[in-house]
Amino acid sequence: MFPTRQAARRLALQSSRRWSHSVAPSPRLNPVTEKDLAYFSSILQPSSILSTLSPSKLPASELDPYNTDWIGRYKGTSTTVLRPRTTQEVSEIVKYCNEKRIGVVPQGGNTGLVGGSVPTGSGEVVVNLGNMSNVRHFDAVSGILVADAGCVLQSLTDYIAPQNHIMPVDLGAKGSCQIGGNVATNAGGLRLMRYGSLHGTVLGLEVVLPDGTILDLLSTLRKDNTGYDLKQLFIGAEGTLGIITGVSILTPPAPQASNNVILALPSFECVLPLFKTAKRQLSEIMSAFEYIDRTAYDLAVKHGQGRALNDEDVEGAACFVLIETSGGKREHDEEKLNELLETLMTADKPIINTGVMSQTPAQFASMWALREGVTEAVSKEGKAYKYDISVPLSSFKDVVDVTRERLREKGLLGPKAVKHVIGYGHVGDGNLHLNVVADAYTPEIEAALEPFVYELVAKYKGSISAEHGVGVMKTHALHYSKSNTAIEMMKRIKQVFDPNGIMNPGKVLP
Ligand code: FAD
Ligand code: 2HG
Ligand code: ZN
Repeated sequence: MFPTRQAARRLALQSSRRWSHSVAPSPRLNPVTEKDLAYFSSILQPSSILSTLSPSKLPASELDPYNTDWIGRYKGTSTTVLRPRTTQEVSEIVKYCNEKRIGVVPQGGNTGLVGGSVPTGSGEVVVNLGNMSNVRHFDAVSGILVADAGCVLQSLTDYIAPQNHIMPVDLGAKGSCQIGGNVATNAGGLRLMRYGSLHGTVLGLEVVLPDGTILDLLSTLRKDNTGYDLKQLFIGAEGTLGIITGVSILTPPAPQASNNVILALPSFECVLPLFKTAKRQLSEIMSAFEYIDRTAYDLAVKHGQGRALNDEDVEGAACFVLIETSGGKREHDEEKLNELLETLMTADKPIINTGVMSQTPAQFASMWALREGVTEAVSKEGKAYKYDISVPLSSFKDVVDVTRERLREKGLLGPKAVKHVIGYGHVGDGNLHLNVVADAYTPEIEAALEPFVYELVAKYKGSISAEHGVGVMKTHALHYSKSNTAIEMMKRIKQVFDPNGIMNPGKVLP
């Protein structure tokens, strides 16, 4: 069911309003004033405060990195960013904001892709967790790590590596995103297929509630069936229920051996048989199965992500699959991978054209960079409309093709409008990243894409957000994936925690 022309026009109007991002502050909330700033100065170190108000009077450009989201689509105009150093400081800030009805935007590494980490009105205060970056405890026997929410994911990876453990979550933004942000978005990423979601690996949280109360749920127990598991509410709440200040997480032992291979496929139709065969032959050692269509691969290469495969390996390839294995013995895993390649190449109807296996750690990293770097490449190529959806594996290519066709019909395909429509993602998790790469964000393109893409997802009974969250981008579309009853329950939960609506206003809930 696609929108009628009238509905589309209505949508275009709505879209242009959202696109301009001049959302007025909620009438129930107050903007930060110089008096408020004086209070913040009384509880925080001067270096923890950035403000365009007196007496700081910083130029607005200094606050741009905090006001603008990673893809440059959403831009707020907050005057004040606070960078507390302790949970107590976070508590005092939030308590005060609740009393004064000032909106609070929790912010981690600001790598979110749905506009959840930046202000939408002009009045909120941004509370950035970057100064809270201490590891509190690591137990190398149990693998349980307790860390401040502001720890950057890569730094946690580096911290536990010498003790032979890895983080259960990994993503292209690891050099900037924070563990608190990962938990707040319930980030999926490249290891979900093997280690499951953060709903399973996070053991405990410390959270500052919207009235300033510190809720200590920082358990390090693997088993604890004492009533409602409250921490789950904050995982994926995108900062709408409180500010996560500490995380306890179960980290897996580092695999003894990791290998990866990039396979070039003659057509998309080969992806599913490949997945089936790889699962059967590699079984417990397969740790990732990632898909990149040809245009996504070409963009990654064009913008210097990883090292390009040889021309003869790429020739005739419609798409690529990256398979990673993580096991106990290198020779054993290599043997299994080689057997898989043999099966694939010698099948009556070959499933792959070629396969390139990494031989050194540098090649291993470079092959991953080709996949992880697609997001970066896309952002260098243009402005991206990002749809992060769960749909049946068999429909991955259709979704991309149908969307491209839609844009063509609307006359929006071309160098001065939409340059590319690409698909890539986590086949192992049924999660496709549909990226529409345009010359600029325009109301016309947005109106052509929405609700078109959401209707398409609904047709497949999929999810409009598999792993990036709802943020500000998809609040209006939540009903495509949640029933009215579910949305009503979510609103009631929000009301219980945040009756004044100060916490990340305008995000997640319609
Ligand atoms: P931010 O962007 O700062 O915030 C994200 C949301 O969480 C906001 O709503 C914010 O208010 C809230 N928040 C942040 N910190 C806290 C806190 N301490 N307490 C409460 N709320 C908080 N996502 C995936 O799922 N899988 C991927 O593979 C993946 N790859 C990515 C690759 C790139 C190159 C980029 C740029 C992004 C990618 N993402 C991916 C998006 C992903 O959501 C984030 O990168 C990450 O999880 C967000 O962490 P952050 O610290 O940057 O949070
Ligand atoms: C990935 O899997 C990330 O690379 C980002 O989730 C996807 O940029 C995107 O659309
Ligand atoms: Zn992803």
